[in-house]
Amino acid sequence: MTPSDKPQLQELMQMPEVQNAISSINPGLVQRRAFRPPRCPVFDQPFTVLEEVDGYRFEIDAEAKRQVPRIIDNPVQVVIGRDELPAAELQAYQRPRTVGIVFSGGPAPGGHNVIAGLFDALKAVNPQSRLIGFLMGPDGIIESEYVEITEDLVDQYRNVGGFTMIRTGRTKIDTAEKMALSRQTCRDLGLDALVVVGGDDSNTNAAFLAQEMMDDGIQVIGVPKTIDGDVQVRDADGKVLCAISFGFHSAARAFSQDISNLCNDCSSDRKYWHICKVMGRSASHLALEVALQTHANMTLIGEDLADFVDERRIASAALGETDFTAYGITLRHLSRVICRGIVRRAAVGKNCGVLVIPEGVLEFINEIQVFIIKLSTIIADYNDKHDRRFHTAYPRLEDKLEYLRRLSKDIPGDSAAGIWSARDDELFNDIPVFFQEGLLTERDSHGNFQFSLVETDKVLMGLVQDYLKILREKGLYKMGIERAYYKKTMLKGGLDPEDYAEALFADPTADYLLVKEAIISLKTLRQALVKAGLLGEDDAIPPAAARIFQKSVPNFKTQTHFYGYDGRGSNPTRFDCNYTYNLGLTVFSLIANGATGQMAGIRNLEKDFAEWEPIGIPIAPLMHLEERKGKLSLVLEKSLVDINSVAFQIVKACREEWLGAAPGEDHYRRPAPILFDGQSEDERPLTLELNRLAM
Ligand code: FBP
Repeated sequence: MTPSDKPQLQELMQMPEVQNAISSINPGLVQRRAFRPPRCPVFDQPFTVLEEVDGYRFEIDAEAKRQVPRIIDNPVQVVIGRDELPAAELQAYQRPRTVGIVFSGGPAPGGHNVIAGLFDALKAVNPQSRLIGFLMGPDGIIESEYVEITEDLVDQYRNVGGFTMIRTGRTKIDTAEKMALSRQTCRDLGLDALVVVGGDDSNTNAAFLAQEMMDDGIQVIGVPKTIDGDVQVRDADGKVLCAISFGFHSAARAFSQDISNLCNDCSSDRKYWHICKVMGRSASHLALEVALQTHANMTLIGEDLADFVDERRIASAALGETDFTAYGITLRHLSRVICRGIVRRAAVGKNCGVLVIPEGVLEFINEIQVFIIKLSTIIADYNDKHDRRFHTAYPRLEDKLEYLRRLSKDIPGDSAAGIWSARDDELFNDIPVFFQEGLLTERDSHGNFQFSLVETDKVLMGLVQDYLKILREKGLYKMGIERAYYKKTMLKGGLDPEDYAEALFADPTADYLLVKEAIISLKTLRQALVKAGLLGEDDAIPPAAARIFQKSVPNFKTQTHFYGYDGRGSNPTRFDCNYTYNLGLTVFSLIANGATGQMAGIRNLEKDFAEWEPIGIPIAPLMHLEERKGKLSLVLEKSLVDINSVAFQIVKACREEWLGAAPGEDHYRRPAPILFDGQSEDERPLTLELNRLAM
C-alpha cells in the first residue's frame, strides 16, 4: 500500500457496511442478549416460600456429621409461589440484601444466566439490593477482588457462553488462613449471602463455608455447575433431585456437532480414523451423550470398561488359582477391542471411522488407577513432610523417577516407601516417557488427577498401532474389496475373475472379498498364484492381480482431536439458558427464605418445562469420605455413568449397528448446531430423555 492509499482506507473504515462487518456485535449476539428465558411457574407469583419435602432419605456419613454439624440436618426444600406474605415475613423478604457470587472451577455454558436470574430477582424484590461478583474464582474472595454487578453488565452477558463477566479459578478455600481471609472479605462487604457456582469440589467448599459463616449471619448457597455432568443428585433410594449439572447439554452438543462433522469427513474420503478425546475428568457422561448424538463408530465408556470380566481368564483360572486380572479391563486388552473394530470395518472396505475416548478413561483401567492412587499418595506425603513441594524439589522427570527408585528400595523411616515396590518401578519404567510425565503431573488444588494434561489417546493409540501391525503381518488386517470393483479390474486386465478368485480370496462368494491370510506380500501372492497353476515359476504377476493385492493392504492413518475447552466455552443451548436462569431465581428464593448450606436445583429437568420445580438440596448429607491428595477428605460424591441406566443400555444395544462393520452406509446421526431459535435443537440431553423412561 502506498501512503496515498491511506486516506482511502480511512474513508472505507468509516463506511457503515465495513463498520457492520467488523463489529464484534453480530445479529446472533444481539438475539442472545435480548432473549428472556421463561420462568418456572412458581416464579410467576410475586413471592416465594420454602416448604420441607418429606420422602427423601440420606445415609449420613459420620465424618460429615462431625465436620459440618450445623447444616447436616438440612432438609430438601421446594420453592412455592405466593401472592402475598404475612407482614412480618414480607419485611424480611423484601429487605435490601448484598449478595456475593463466585464461579469456581472450569467454565460451563450458562453461568452468566445464573447471575442474570439472581440479579433480576434481587432487584425486582428490592432495587436497593446489590450483587457483588468476586473476580477470578475463590481467589477473589480471599483477596477481596470484586466488581459490583450492574444491569448494563448483566445485559451484556445474558444467554452468552463463558464465565467472562467475572471469570473463574480453581483455588480451594481449604486452610484456616484462607477461610479467615474469606470471612473477613464477606464481613467487610456486609454480605448477607455468598453464592458458589461450581462442581462437586466447589459445592463441598460451599458446605464448609456455610458451616463457618453461620456465626457471621452469612448464608451460603451452591449451584451445580460442570460440563462433566457428574454432579447429579439422588437420595439413598435413588430418587432424583438433580438430574444433571448445568453446562453439560451445551458442551455435549458442541462436541457432537464437531464430531458429527468428522463422521462426514471420514465417510467422504475414507482415509482417516478420527480419534476424539472428549472431556470428562472421571465420568464418561459426555462421551455417552456424544454417542447418542452422533452414533460415532466406537465410543468407550470408562464405567463399562471397569465392569469388564474376562471370561476366558476366569475359565482358565477355574483350573488353578483365582485370576484377579480377569476383573476390569487392561490397557492391552482395550487396545485389542479397538483393533477388532478397526479390522472388522476394514474388511468391508471402511478403513476409516470415528472413535470417541472419554478423557478420564484411564481411571477405569485397573493398572493405571493403581499408579494414579499410589503416585498421588506419594506426592501428598512428600508435600506434607517437606517445606518445598514435590514438583519444585523434583522438577525434571529424571529427578522424579530417581526419587521413586529410591522409594522402591525402601528409604528407612519414609512412610511412602511401602507404597512403591520394585515391581511398580519396573512396570512404570516400561511405559512411554510422555505417559510417565503425565502420571506424575501436579494434582489440581482439589487433589484431582489432571486428566486433561495426559495424552490418553496417544497412550491407547500407540498400543493399537502396534497391534494392528502384528495383525497386518499375520494377514488378519486386510481391506475388503468390493466384488464389482474386483471383477472390473480383472476384466480390464484381461484376466478371468472366476479363475483367480479361488486362489486369492478366503471366501470368493462374499460381497466384500478378503485376500487370504497367507498372502501378505507380492512374494506370497506369487506363490499362491503359482500353486493354483495361474502363473509359471518365472512369470511376472499380472498387474491387475497385483493391483487387487495392493488394494487389500490397509494403511492405518489417524487424526487426533481434543474436545474440551472449545465446548465448555460454547454458547449455552436453550435448555441451559432456561435451566441456569431459573437456578438464579431459585438461589434468590433460598436466600430470601433464610436457607444456608443448600444447593439450588431444579427437579423434573427431564420433563417438560411446565413441570420444572425449583428446590433446595442439602449439601452436607451428600458428603462422604474420598481419597484426595493421598488422604481421606469429605467431598460430594461424583456421579458416574450407571451401566444399568436406559441410556447406556441403549448405546450398548446399538454398538454393533453404529460400528458399521457391514457393507453399506454408516448410521451416523447429524445433530444440528447450537441454534438459538427454531425447532432444530433437542429440548434436553438425550441421556435424560432416555433415563426418564426408567423413572
Ligand atoms: P469442573 O469440574 O471444574 O467443572 O471442570 C471440568 C473440566 O472441564 C474437566 O472436564 C477437565 O478435565 C478439567 O475441567 C480441565 O481443567 P483445567 O481447566 O484445569 O485444564
